[in-house]
Amino acid sequence: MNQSKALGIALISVLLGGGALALAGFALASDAPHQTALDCVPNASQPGHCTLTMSTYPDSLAGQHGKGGGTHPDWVSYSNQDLSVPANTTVDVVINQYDGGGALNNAFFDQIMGTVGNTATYDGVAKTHVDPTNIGHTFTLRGYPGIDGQSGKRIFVNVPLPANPGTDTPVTIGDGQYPKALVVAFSFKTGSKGQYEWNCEYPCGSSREGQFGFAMSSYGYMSGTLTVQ
Ligand SMILES: [Cu+2]
Repeated sequence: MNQSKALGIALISVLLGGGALALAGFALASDAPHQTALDCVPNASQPGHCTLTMSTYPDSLAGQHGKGGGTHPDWVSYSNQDLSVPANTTVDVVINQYDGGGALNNAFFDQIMGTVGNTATYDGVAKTHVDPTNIGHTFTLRGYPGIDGQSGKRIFVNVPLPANPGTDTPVTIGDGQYPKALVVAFSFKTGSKGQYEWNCEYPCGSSREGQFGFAMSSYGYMSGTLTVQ
C-alpha cells in the first residue's frame, strides 16, 4: 500500500468513526422525552379561568413517552411534562390519579398549599390535607422568578394526590390499563410572565435508597416546567 492510499484510508476511518460517534450522541440526546407543552384551555363560561387536565399513571404507557411507553415503560409518569398557562389567570387544574402509593417521607407535603382557598377537591370532596401514609404523587409547583430577572410572581403550590385504591373496573388509556381515576381538582392564580418548575414530592422512583431514583431523578416523568406567558 502506498503512503497516500494509507493516508486516505486513515482519513476515511477517522471520518466514519466521528460520524458514528455523532450519530450515537444524537440517538442518546433524542432518548430524552421530547414533549409538546400542554396549553391551558380557556374556560368560555368563566372569563379569566383556564383548565389544565392531566393524569398520573403507574407506568409510562399512556403518556407522551412514545409507543409502548418508550424507553422506560414501567416507570411511573405524569401525562404531561411542560405546561403553558396565560398570565394573570386562574388556572383550574384537574388531575386524574390512576396510581397506587404509600407513605410520604415528609408529611409537610400532605397539606394543600398555595391553591385558591388552600383546598383541593378529591372526587368532589374539599380537603385541606390528606392522609400522609397513603399518597400516590404530589403536584408541587414552585418558582421565584424575580431572582432570575423575570417579573412573574412568587408561586408555591402543593397538592398531594392520594393513592388510588385500584379496586375499580379497569379502563384502557393509550397502551395501559388502569383503575377508575381518583379525580383531584384545584385552582391557583398566575401573575405576569415567568418560568416555574414542578415536581412530585412523594418518593415514587424506586431503585435507589429512599426511592428517589429512576422516574424521580429523570426529567419528564415526575417533573416539568410551567410557563406563564
Ligand atoms: Cu411521583
